[in-house]
Amino acid sequence: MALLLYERLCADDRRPSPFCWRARLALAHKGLAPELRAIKFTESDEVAFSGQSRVPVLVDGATVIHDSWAIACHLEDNYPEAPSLFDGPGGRALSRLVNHWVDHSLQRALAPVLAPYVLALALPEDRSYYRRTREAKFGMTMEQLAVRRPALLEALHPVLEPLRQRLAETPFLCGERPAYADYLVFGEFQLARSVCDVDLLGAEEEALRNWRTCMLDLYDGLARSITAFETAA
Ligand SMILES: N[C@@H](CCC(=O)N[C@@H](CS)C(=O)NCC(=O)O)C(=O)O
Repeated sequence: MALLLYERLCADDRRPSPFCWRARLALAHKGLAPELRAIKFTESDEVAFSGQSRVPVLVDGATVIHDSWAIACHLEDNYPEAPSLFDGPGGRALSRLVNHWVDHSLQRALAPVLAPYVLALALPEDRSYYRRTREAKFGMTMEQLAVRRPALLEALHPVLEPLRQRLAETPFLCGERPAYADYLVFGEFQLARSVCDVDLLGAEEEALRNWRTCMLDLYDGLARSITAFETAA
């Protein structure tokens, strides 16, 4: 069955959306290779058939799914013979908890750091939309966010502690092998390396660095293969 994934497009063919990386890695985990269609911020009409305006959107035959979590659940439920993303109902519930932690804690710390970089790499026709929507969200201008970057990076440090603790125990967040919770977290690091040369991890962050390298190597270097800054390789 043909699979088509809509994702976000930025300058130099960059694909920075962390939500879309969740879906791309979940598809790869299931051994599925979708056709990709990348759209600009100002091309949300292209996914209007899904009943909303955001990406990722997955078209799986006659089924249209939007929202990265719904896509992961669709893949888990419809491709049960392929490796599991959650490892059972308990794992699905805990993955959902990680999803909420990423959306509400990790992204909250990271998004204001990265927004000015995303703006710089947004396609010219998307820039005023991106600036307007993000400045409204953060309650300050991109220039004010850039000035605050050192303090924002400082504030990110304690947010990463659960990842440090977990990666001191096992090579992946999900244990000996990666699964959906790894993809949820990694999407944020993939966004960072897609848009800027600031390495979010200090030299002392060995466990997190090793994990990030392993994530970049997965599925024949799928995440490594896109246009990105190599600082975080
Ligand atoms: N809860 C959704 C969030 C999706 C989302 O926010 N996607 C971004 C990717 S760039 C988007 O499409 N934003 C549209 C916009 O800001 O106009 C998910 O997990 O898929």
